[in-house]
Amino acid sequence: MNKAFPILGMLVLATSPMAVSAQDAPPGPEALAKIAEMMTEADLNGDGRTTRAELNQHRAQMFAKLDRNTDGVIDNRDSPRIPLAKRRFQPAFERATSIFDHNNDGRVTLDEWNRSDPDIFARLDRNEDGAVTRTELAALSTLK
Ligand SMILES: [Ca+2]
Ligand SMILES: [Ca+2]
Ligand SMILES: [Ca+2]
Repeated sequence: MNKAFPILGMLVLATSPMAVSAQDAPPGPEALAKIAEMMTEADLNGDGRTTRAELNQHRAQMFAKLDRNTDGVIDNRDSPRIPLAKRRFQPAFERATSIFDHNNDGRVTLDEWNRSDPDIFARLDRNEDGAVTRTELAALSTLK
């Protein structure tokens, strides 16, 4: 029915440096950039610090927004049919899969979604004060 799915899946694989690695490998540079984007968005009160609570809240909102058919999985079936809505949906969808789709199957399950974040947060919060600052995000490209 929807022919975009295999194409998108290939695209995600082709652009993901981790495509050939084992499950749960550390994110590549592209995914890291998207993580930084997400962390900045998650700073809900705009004070330049993203707390775990803010990230959790933002993450729950994002999943709810992307899982449009509410089946607990973000995948191509959630893509809107209206072109304008689809254009808005697609970047967020691609970002979600590049960060959270650990097994590179083009779908993000709630399990995948919830699994990765504590690790991401802990790695970003370098001084372990419970918040990720812009300075800490700027150091992201050197994350190992
Ligand atoms: Ca869904
Ligand atoms: Ca997946
Ligand atoms: Ca910190």
